[in-house]
Order: sequence, then structure tokens, then C-alpha cells
Amino acid sequence: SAQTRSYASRAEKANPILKKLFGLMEEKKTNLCVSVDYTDPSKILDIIDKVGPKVCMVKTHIDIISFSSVDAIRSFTASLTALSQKHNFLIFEDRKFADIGSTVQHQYRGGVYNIVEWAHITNAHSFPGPGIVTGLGEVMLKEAKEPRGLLLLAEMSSAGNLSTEGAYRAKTLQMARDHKDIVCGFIAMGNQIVTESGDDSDDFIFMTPGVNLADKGDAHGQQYQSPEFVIGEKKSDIIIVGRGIIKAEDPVAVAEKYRAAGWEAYEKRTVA
Ligand code: S5P
Repeated sequence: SAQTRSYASRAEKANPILKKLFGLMEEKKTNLCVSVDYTDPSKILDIIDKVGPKVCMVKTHIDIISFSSVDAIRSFTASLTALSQKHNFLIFEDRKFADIGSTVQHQYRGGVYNIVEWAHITNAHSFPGPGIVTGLGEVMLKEAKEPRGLLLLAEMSSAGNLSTEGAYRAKTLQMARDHKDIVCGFIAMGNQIVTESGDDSDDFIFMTPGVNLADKGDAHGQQYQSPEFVIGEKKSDIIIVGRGIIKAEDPVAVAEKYRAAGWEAYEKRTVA
């Protein structure tokens, strides 16, 4: 199977957010994103402080966390930001926006979460069409104080998901190609969605959930693959691991196992 270019060489002509990401991945030798799906805010911050050195990104679901007040939300996002600076990782709010452009602008900047202010990266479904990209893009480019990036969900890990129907993936890709200043990559099972129809896969980052070394799936259709398969065979760039790490008896030791497995698979597939 074909080899791929290094993260470092892809950083050279990348936009600001990917430049930062590829750079810190090489520096820390990690392509692991941990999905910290706990509901207790102090438990979340505690584990992030411990696994921070091993990850390139921390993924949150801000709307599953039990906050006692709006002030508690502010203090959480401030602490998260401080940890991202301390350990040099990016923050990815897994919001999965899915509405018309005008509505997602409000959801992205407003409400009680003010996502654009603290999340380096967020994601959206392509289902509503290109207006979701331009809507979020306008907030990103005009209101954010630092570089931001959007991932489109091109594929999902869950059984029976509809991304394989008709032209869904091809049209998602087209939306990304039309807006490379906004879309920095994909949630996908590998890089094939791009390599099948062009040679611009290096312009995007590919992030893959559904990674677990111990389980095959869960009771609700989640489907798991190994880091070796996702990075080595499918040529994704980043593994996203939730319960494999956060439910482990020793999350820090297990995070190191995923980091090492993901990095080894990357080194094997890479040319300088
Ligand atoms: O297709 C997807 C897309 C995402 S972002 N499948 C997923 O599982 N996710 C997210 O990845 C999901 O919302 C969860 O936060 C994480 C996977 O968690 P795990 O515990 O199954 O590893």
C-alpha cells in the first residue's frame, strides 16, 4: 500500500490551524485524540491534566457536562484553555452542527457555551448543504480571535449510518474543496474519501473515531477498529479514543498504549 507524507512536511504549506496541529503532533510524537466523555467537570479536568502530554487533541461534548451555573461553564472552559497551553494540545468541541447557516451561527457563538471562543476545532454534518459551512465560516473568520478549523462528518463509525448512500460522501468532499479556508478536514474512516477523486488529501486532516483495543463495539451500534488498521491501512491521521481510555482502570497507562500504537503505525506508513 502507498506511503504518505509526514505530518511535518504537510505542515509546511498548511493553513494556520493545521500548521499548529501537525507541528505539535511531530513534536510530541502523538496522533491520539482523547474523547473525555465524562459528565463531572472536575473529573474531566483531572484526567486531561494527566493524559495531556500524550495527546495532540482533547475532544469534548460540552453539552453532556453537569454544570451548576453559567459561571461554572466559564471557569471550566478557562481551565481547559489553560491545560491546552500547559500541555500543548488543541481543543475539539464535538458539536456536530446540523442546521441552516443562520441558526448554527447562533449555536456556535452564543447560548451558554460560546464555543467559538474556546474550541480550536469543531465539526458539522454536511446534510444541510454548503450554507452550514459558510455560516460557521463567517463566525470563524470574522469573530474568532485565533485560528479555528471545521471538520465535516463525511463518514460515521456507527452501524447503518447513511454516509454510504448515493453521493453523500462525494458531495461532502465537494463542500470541503469549495471552502478550504474554513474546512480543515474530516471525520472519516480513512483518507480514501479524498484520494479516490483527487490528489489534495494532504490539504486535509482525517480523524477517525471508533477505535478500541479491547472491545468490538457497544450495545448501540458503535463499531471499533484498531489503531494499526485506522492509521496504517486506512491512512487516517488521528485516532479518537473515548471509552477505551476513560473507562480503563489506569487511563494514563492505557493512553500511552494507544499513543504508542498510533505513532508506530504512522511511522511505518510514512515517507519523509
Ligand atoms: O462517527 C462518529 C463520530 C464521532 S465524532 N462516531 C463517534 O463515535 N464519534 C464520537 O467519538 C462519539 O460522539 C464519542 O464521543 C467518541 C467515541 O467514543 P468511544 O467511547 O466509542 O471511543
